[in-house]
Amino acid sequence: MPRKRRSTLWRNISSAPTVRSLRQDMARHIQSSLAKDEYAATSLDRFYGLCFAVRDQLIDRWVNTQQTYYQEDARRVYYLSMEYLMGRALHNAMVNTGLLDMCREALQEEGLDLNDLEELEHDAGLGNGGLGRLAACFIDSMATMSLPAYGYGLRYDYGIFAQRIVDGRQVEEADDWLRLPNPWEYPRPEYLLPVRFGGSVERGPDGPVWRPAETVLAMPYDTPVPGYGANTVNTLRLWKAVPHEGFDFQDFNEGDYVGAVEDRVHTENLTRVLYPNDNFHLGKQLRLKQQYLLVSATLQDALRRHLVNHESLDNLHDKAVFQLNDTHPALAVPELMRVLMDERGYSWDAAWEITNGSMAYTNHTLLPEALEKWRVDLIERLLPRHLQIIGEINHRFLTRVRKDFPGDDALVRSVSIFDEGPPKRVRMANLAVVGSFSVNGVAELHTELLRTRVLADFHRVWPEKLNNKTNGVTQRRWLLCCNPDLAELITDRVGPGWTTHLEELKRLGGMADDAVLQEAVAGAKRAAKVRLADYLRTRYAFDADPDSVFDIQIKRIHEYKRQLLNALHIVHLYRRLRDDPDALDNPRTFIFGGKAAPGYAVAKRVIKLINDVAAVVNADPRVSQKLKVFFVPNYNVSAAEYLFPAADVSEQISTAGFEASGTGNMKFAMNGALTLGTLDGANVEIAREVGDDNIFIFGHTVDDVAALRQRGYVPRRLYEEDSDLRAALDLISSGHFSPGEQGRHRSLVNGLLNDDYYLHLADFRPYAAAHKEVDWAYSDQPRWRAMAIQNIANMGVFSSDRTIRDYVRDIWKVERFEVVVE
Ligand code: D6G
Repeated sequence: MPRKRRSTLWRNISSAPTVRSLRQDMARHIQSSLAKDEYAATSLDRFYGLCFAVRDQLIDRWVNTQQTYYQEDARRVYYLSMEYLMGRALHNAMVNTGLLDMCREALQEEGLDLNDLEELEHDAGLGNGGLGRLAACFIDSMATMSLPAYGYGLRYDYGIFAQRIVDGRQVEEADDWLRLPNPWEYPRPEYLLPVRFGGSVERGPDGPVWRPAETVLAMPYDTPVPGYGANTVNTLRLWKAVPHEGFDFQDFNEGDYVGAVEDRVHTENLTRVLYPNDNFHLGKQLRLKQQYLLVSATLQDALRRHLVNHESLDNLHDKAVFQLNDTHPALAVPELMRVLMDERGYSWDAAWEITNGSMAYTNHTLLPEALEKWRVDLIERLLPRHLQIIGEINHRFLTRVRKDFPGDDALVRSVSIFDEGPPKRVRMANLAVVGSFSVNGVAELHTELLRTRVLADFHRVWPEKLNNKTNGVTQRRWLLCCNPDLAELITDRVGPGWTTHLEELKRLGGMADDAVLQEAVAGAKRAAKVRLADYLRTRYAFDADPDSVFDIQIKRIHEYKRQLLNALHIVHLYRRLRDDPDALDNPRTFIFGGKAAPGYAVAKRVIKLINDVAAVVNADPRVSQKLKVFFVPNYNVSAAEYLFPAADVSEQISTAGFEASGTGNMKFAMNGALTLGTLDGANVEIAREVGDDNIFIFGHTVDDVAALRQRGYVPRRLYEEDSDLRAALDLISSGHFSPGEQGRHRSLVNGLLNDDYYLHLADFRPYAAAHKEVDWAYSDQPRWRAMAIQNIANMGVFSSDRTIRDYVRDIWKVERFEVVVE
């Protein structure tokens, strides 16, 4: 039954803010929440005071939003993701609530600088890369579009590790982001939910009964997600594992005090740390437990909410849709089946209709090593009932396939949820595809490759299921907040509508040749470059010249992303510049940033190589006027907010057919950088939107890659035939960049010569040629600026608002709810 209107006693916690009221709110919080006075308050206290004052402005809207969803009995979207790469929240909250200017003024009156306080906030880094940042962009868009949506995830004590560069090498440090209290989260200990593991399945009178051996509690922490310029404030609910009881009294009575405490520690470890692998499946037991914790607690919560307004779960699939961010939460399929059948008495068919009707799966990768396959013995030990259900799902599915495709055993083997091994394993992608009513890829090319390669056999079985939803990014964080000069001048030209309707930037395209606009865009770019240069100087004592071309590659370090190709080309340029300072017309600063998974040895060697090359190049007076190289330590969302606005050139150089979409490519172009990229992922769509004249595309296409492999790719032949390539590789192997340890980089070079699975050498020549084009184009500044403007102007479709609109139209079918603040 719908809840009632709130009585007057409970309305209007906050009134319309003014500069004065914000100052008062800050002072009040410093006194009553932090027990400090104006003399004792430190910068950190003032930071918290500001956060709490801003937070106050969200509360009415948050409460009203949640109340509206109940009152209107909204169909809700549940976004299930193991990762949320949120970054900082304060600036975003001030911008989305329209309080930024007032807050800045309020602080000024106190003699404080807003930027200084903002720097005190720790990044919420609960994600590895694109997948986690996409989830963060999506929840921003969903709130801005007033959609009844929830982000569900895990509250890791330690997010993605902090990266230090010591002697050119990556050193990982624990990301202790909760060491100081997180002002944005609300613990909800009153909503603890049990999550069970292990034990056995017994045959009861009414069917199978799971007798779990272990119970863990999931405790929700809620973070408000404010929509931009909207009254909607949605919830990001993250689960933390807490022990069931203080002690296992059984053990305690038998004197095993230490054993009991150990169990407790074991449970608390469940959400201790985010696994730091991007696009790689490790298969660790603890990770599987994390996945199940997310799924089990989230489904319990969603069912509880459904039952507030409904007497049964019969219509759950009318009122809820669960979007699975990759296969990580795919256990939601057998878990919902289990709850419906074993706990609520539904028949298989009725449970299947509800489950299949409410699950939708997003595939994020084409890399085989990223596709999750869990060992059957592990699942059996932790989730024995789920394994039975997965077996039954598979049995029924394959019966249908055998009937529809008689005699096609190869098809049956390929779509089966089980990989027969040894060891026998559950293919989570197959489980997710079978269990969901919708499966989507994240860029047109990616979806096409799913249709024709990775999921080709499923595509035969269900030609309708597979659809595309090209990724997007929120222009609020990635343009409005992080690039204030460019944002202001865009608003001057086309009005403020672009902040929620990015396609309105299109009008800039018609002004691309306007000299005044070009001058202004160049001025904004320069301001952003100066900001980045200051950041690099103060933090890392690196001097970047804002008058050089900033050429940036920031993303996880991965062989398929080919940072090594970029490094190889830098070595080539360095060689040429030593002989001929005119080999490059415009001075270039190459900037890298990104983390390597701690266990990924090759990626770590690439970081060391980049730093070794940087050390030699930057110290060589013959080239340092023209060429500089820097690896930014600890690339994260906050660093990204300096880097994207400052780029002239965006490096998107993955081997064609490997990057599902990319979203950094969109953030760069939106900020007026020109893309130097392969026809991979969303680069294809960026090229189509901005036009071939406004992008630098090079290298083997997906079809070229296939043809080359077909012919037999022999990288060593390229080494022998191309003297520039040979000279660059030889210079690296000679120990030129590793004085005192000649062989340090030889294994990287040998890897390229003997295998080069990602075709660095095959793309070297076209890449170098494209770099020349970039250099020439930059010399013609009016042309370059017009190109930059065309990039900005044509980014409309890469707003995550557009992506969410597509999800709503084709998959979610949810409605907007305007929230009225009483
Ligand atoms: C958020 C906001 C708060 C609300 C709570 C529970 O923390 O006002 O009461 O969510 O909402 P449901 O979980 O019942 O939707």
